[in-house]
Amino acid sequence: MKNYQRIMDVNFNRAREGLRVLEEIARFLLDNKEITKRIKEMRHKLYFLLKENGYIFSRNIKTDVGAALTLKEENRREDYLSIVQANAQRVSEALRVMEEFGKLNGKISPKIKALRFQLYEIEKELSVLILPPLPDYPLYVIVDPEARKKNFLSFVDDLVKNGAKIIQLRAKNLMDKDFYSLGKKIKKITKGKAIFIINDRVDLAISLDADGVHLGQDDLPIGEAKKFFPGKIIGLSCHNEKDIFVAKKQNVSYISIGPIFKTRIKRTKKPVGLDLIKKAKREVNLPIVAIGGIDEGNIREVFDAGADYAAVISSLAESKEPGKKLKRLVGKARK
Ligand code: TZP
Ligand code: MG
Repeated sequence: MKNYQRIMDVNFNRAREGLRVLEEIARFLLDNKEITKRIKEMRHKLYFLLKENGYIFSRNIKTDVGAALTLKEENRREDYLSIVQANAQRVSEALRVMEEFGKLNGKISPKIKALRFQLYEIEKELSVLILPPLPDYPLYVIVDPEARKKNFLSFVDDLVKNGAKIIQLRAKNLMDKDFYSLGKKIKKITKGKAIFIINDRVDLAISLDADGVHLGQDDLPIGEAKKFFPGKIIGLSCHNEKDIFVAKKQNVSYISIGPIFKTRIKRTKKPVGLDLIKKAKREVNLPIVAIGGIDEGNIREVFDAGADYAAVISSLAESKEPGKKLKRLVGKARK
């Protein structure tokens, strides 16, 4: 086998493996038939292209000096998005190499180039669709400076020190610059310990480089938010069956349902009750965050109805010992 033919062969394998990873993501994580089909077709096209041009050989691992070289960062991926990016890069590099060396034979190169451009499209689409999951921890803590006026930052710090893994910042009436500077402080507190979600505002979530954004029915549409904030957690508030039905088609990380019980924070909203959690559980295959009037006395009920997370504002904000209260709530949630 000529040396450049070995290069073609090795890079074909590289591209094929990377495409397979992307295909599994489209198929199993996104349930996206259309993208799955396109990736599969790319794999097949590439195979036949190389075969027709006499490039499919078996790789000789024993004489390949690069076989044992693995870079440190190849052993660790932060999230699904970085898996998409790393594998798309691998495929595009492999295609690029085949494109260059394929020029020695004339015919194959433009066809490989076309595949490389198809891959860029697929990477873009997957990056927008792929969403990281919420941590496996039952309490979704919402911190709101209006609900906790005293020592707000040490309140947040106490919660994180006591194990909170999800912190959402909700501040309906702060000016942008104040929201931003408060967000920066909370980001520091949560760094490496809890994920940090911004309520309502995609622009602030982007500038704070938060882990996610939580949107309501009247906020920026989910599709738009995903375009600007790819690879991040996106949650959507649902208040009725129709909202849930629509959310199902939007590929969000989770939906919140509420207010489940009566709450002072959303006085005007009529409680939707536990039944809506049960209905959502039957209807969608998305994590469900129950919200509204949840405290130690009723937290068990929302989990029994099928919720995966319970979101709380007042029950922690009004507590004298929020960290301890958090632990009690978690204990009840896990029973
Ligand atoms: N959305 C539905 S109910 C609610 C929001 C933001 C308020 C939840 O606050 P609390 O104090 O936990 O009832
Ligand atoms: Mg909102």
